[in-house]
Amino acid sequence: MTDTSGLPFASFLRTRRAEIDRALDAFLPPVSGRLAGVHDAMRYSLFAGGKRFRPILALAAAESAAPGDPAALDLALPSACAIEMIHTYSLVHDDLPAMDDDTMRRGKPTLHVVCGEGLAILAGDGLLAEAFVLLAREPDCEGRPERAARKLAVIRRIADAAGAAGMVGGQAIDLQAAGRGCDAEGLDAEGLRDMHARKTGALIRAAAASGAIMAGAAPARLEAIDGYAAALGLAFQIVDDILDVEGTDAALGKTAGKDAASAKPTYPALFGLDASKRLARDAAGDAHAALAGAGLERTRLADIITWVLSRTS
Ligand code: GRG
Repeated sequence: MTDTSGLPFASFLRTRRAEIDRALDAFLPPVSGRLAGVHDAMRYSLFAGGKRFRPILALAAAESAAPGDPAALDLALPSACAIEMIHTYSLVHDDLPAMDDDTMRRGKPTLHVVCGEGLAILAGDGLLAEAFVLLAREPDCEGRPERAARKLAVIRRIADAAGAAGMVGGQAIDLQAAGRGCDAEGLDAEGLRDMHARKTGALIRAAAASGAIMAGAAPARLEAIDGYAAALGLAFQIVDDILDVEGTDAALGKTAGKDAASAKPTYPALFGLDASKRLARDAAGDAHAALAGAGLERTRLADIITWVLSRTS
């Protein structure tokens, strides 16, 4: 992978996105034969144009955990891509009529609009399962017990983050809070924070931790990167809630204003826009502090905090 150390942040992002897209293309099954329909549907959503925030974060964590080690990025690339597949599956399912019922995502019609709900459900399932196929397969750990132990730790973190204690659980709390679950209830500030920590934060944390673990981070450094990612994930979700109020369909690539229309629990709904912006800045400050505590304040991880706060899509 490219040495991006001298590049401005925008070029760093462009370079990493291109590398991640190439790797995803190689890791996914080709579109051919009897399975062409489902494989094509998986690729449609995966290559619809996401920011690649989570895999970029994973690779930056690997670089920061093992500066100057050229192997770190290659070791972290498969789990970074697996996390993007899981994230894309969650978007496909989140857009279904039974969930958020959205018709636009990543600037294109949602998958169920293009190919029907049945195939969209299957393509999401396919992306989730394919992510774990990739994690099991890459990087090759034959005869390398230390690398195998790192990979096992990463698989555990990613599975926890994607499962009922993480993203799926957060989505269930969200459904209930919007009055659509079997046990509807409103959320207070702590409930909102907990829901976001599971729904969005858990996979972001797993992304950063996976990169650091595959790069062989020492325990104290891994803990600092995990603390940074927890605060970064909160900032990311608060900004997401704010963008739903202030953003446009064109910039977001999805329908703006859906949270309020569906009476979703969000930071602007609970605190108002000004306080939400302050809370996002506070969370960013916590992320910077976690990096500074481990001497990582001059790494790409710090630039990523600025990216998260200033993003418009
Ligand atoms: C199991 C049926 C079933 C559904 C699961 C798990 C789940 C549905 C949904 C998870 C909730 C979810 C979609 C969380 C992500 C929230 C979020 C901030 C998405 C946007 O992420 P970006 O901005 O998007 O990184 P891009 O498109 O840039 O990758």
